[in-house]
Amino acid sequence: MSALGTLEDLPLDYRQGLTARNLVPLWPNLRAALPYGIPLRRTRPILWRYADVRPQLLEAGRLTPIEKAERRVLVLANPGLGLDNMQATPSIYIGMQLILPSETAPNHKHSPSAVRFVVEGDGGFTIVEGEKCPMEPGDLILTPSGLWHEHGHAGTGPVVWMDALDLPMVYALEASYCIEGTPQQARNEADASQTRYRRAGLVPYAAVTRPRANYPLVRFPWREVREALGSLAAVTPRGEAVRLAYVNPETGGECMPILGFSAIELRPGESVRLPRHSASSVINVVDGSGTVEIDGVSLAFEQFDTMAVPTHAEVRLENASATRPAHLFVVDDAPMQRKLGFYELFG
Ligand code: 1HN
Repeated sequence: MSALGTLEDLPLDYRQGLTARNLVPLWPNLRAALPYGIPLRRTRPILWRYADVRPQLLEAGRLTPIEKAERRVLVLANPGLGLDNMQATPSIYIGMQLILPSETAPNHKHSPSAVRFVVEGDGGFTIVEGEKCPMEPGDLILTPSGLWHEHGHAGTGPVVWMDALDLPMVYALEASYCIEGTPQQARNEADASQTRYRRAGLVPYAAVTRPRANYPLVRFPWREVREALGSLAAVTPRGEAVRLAYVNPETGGECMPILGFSAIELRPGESVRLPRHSASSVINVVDGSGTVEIDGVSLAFEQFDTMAVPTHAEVRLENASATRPAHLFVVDDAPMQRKLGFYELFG
């Protein structure tokens, strides 16, 4: 492996001739584009403390009426990727959204896919294609590409949720755009997690013979995720991660095309290593506290904190409590990487 030639190796008039013709030599840039062994990662392993985010978000609530914001959001921007680029990781957009009592965030649909993961507050709701989804802390609500969605708040006190979008991908493809809508008429019916897709392993009979629905379930209530994690914890050897994936109940596959979602229970005193893989991820702390070590960087986490994990990273999670479990919600871009054929699980 000899060192590759640099730009400076080339005569100035040749370089100027290339530039004038919109041509660029590959070899001075080849190793940066294609490093040996492990990708170049500008994404920094960092943590946003909710104790820092919350006051800023409430201040935004005082400073900016919802009509002036459409969506009142503070974006969790990874400094390694440039604060202007709205990337928590190269593929994942993360924002913290605040809605105050009686406010509405108007109906729209767009090409990026979004999910909401509720942090705090009661009385918030999202209407997705006429399906009214209550937003209770820990609930996951999907608003996939092209589906109408609007938010409202019928309770008291602030409601905050984490938005996760595949926006950086869709934007990079110059395919990101939005269409405004008029307010939806919500159906007078509970969301599908309470009716048609009430239990894992059971789907409406007709679903077996017709083509699979893309988004049959758009709300995953935390109450049920938490209970399922507890049951899984009871049969999982210690040191092995207690982890559930959010899936499409009709296909058993990932519930969104680009981003994937999972929930982890760290048992009291438990420390687990996550399998190293080629996906980047974001972790939100549902409850509990502990330490995360990302590629040797140690970060202490508390409830509602959010962390960015670069691609190919070594991750170890430790529950600080010897008596209570801790719960984490994970977003990653593994579904997209799998579809594109370069996902790797190193174990
Ligand atoms: C969006 O549609 C929402 O619907 C929130 O709540 C954040 C960030 C970028 C693009 C679209 C929402 C968003 C967004």
